[in-house]
Amino acid sequence: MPDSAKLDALIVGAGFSGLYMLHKLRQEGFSAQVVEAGSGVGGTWFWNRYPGARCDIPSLEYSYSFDPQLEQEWEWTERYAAQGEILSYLDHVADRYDLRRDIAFDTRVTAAHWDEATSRWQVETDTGGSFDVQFLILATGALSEPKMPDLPGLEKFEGKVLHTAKWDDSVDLKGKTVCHFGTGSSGIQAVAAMSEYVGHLTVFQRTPSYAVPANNRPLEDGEQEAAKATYREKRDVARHSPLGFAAPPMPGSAKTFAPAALKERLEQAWNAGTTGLLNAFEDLLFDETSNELAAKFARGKIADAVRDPDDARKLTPDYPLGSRRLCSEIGFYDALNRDNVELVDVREEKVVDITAHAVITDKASYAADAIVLATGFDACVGAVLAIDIRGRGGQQIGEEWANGPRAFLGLTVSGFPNMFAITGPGSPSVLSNVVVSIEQHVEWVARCLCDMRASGKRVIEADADAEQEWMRHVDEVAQTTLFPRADSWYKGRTRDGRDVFMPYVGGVGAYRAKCDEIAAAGYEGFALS
Ligand code: FAD
Ligand code: N01
Repeated sequence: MPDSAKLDALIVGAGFSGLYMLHKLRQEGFSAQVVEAGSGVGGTWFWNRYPGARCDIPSLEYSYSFDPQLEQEWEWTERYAAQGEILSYLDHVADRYDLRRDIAFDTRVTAAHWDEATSRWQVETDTGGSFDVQFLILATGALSEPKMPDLPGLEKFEGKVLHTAKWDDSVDLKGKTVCHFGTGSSGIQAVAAMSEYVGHLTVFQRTPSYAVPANNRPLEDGEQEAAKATYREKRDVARHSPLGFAAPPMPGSAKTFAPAALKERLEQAWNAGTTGLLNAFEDLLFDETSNELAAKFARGKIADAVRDPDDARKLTPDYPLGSRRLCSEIGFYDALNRDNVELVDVREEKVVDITAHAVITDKASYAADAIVLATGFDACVGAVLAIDIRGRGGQQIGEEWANGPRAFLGLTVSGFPNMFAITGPGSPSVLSNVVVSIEQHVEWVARCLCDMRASGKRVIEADADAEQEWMRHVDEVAQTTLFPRADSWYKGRTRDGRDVFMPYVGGVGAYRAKCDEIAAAGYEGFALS
């Protein structure tokens, strides 16, 4: 694959977003290519090979819907597929639509500069390649730039340091003494899996998570066929739903339920996994009292699951349920009951140093052959900011976003013409079944490029006023929910220390309608020339 070319579009990233974007643009007759830093397709599912990694939205829903034949033919083996199976699926997609011939692997986009004279993007890669393209499409992932923790002395450690999002399959942790940091979705999965074969595991937790049992299981005979019989209808419901799930939120508020009925509803939701619990009541993410009833129930489940009362206390969150990403667990609380696992709350026991072979706190020393970091991502913006992107007048995207990321519809940034972000800040993507959002973003961008071609337009750019109004709306909607109540990666921080809530919480369906309305009105809020 050449790493230099003159094209209609360059797509950065070969995950769910980039693969579909390439397929879609090819179908519409545009010349397009993908540049991918990894050596294979899959994005999230290529990089996150840590033990226990799997999705927490049922695979029959967490998958592409754009080709009815693909969704009918692909067979999932489990309710929630493990990383390897999702990667096989994306490998299959790449082969099925012959995508690899237009993907440059092991190549990182380092810079993209808008050329005013030609109205095109000049893109550079770390392999010395360069692309001259009309459109730049960032399919770089909202959760793809790993975040390293600020741990004093980490550079002195002589064992292996593994981040869950850059996992090295060749490292064998069997029987080893491991210190693990982070108890979000990744950490919860990794701790449960590692606890079964490491010698000793010390889990350093900062903020506890609410974790719902995944109740994962093989798909039973006939179950998949039955689900596929109404696939089209279910996909359509998901596209117009609040969170991108086929099942809508259950009606009613927890506040109006009598205790026995409340318990029954919550047990039912709890057993349906994270999507079930988030859907337990229609006001769960909006009403403090309703949320607290569900949160209290979830806290009770933690107390029941964890034998040591002090560990149970440390593991109990105090923020509204769902205001940080709800986690899915398979054996996490069981792991903490094991003799080879101990829990350290770093808010009560501060990490003061890391030496060649140990993590030192202000209370004790914990030996380590390896350190595992499940410390998350520079979410929503990290992968974009890692590229030297310069728009009109040479303005740098990092400077433009220093006061908070801004993107009209989460898709385009004023001052950066002909640039699109898939799952950008201000889109609902990370607060939904992300594949549903990705398909919407990709289809909207493809439609926009087709409409421009049909009307003879060469440049599209978001109006600064429309963008500002969109970000104001994103914030306004977030403030009507309980999301801002927790400290989470949903929030970005401005240079002057202000929080900016990044995802659009107004719902996948409402967002889709807004995007379609704007396109139908001749791209209202954009300048076209
Ligand atoms: P990614 O899959 O992140 O792909 C982006 C690609 O861009 C990467 O391969 C990266 O290498 C490449 N890239 C970035 N910058 C550059 C550059 N400068 N040059 C070249 N290449 C570059 N979502 C759900 O809805 N349900 C789930 O159950 C779920 N589970 C998840 C589990 C894990 C462990 C993680 C981390 C995320 C999960 N997500 C889940 C979110 C998940 O990220 C999305 O669902 C989806 O996979 C994102 O696809 P994407 O193509 O947009 O981005
Ligand atoms: O990252 P996170 P993640 N000492 O940011 C802690 C998706 N996903 O990779 O919050 C101790 O959630 C940090 O603490 P705090 C999903 O969208 C899905 O787990 O900063 N701890 C936090 O607890 C998810 O939300 C699945 O106080 C330290 C943790 O590290 C997103 O990806 C699986 C620390 C990071 O949690 C990100 O999840 C995996 C320190 N010094 C991922 N520094 C599914 O199952 C940080 N932390 C679908």
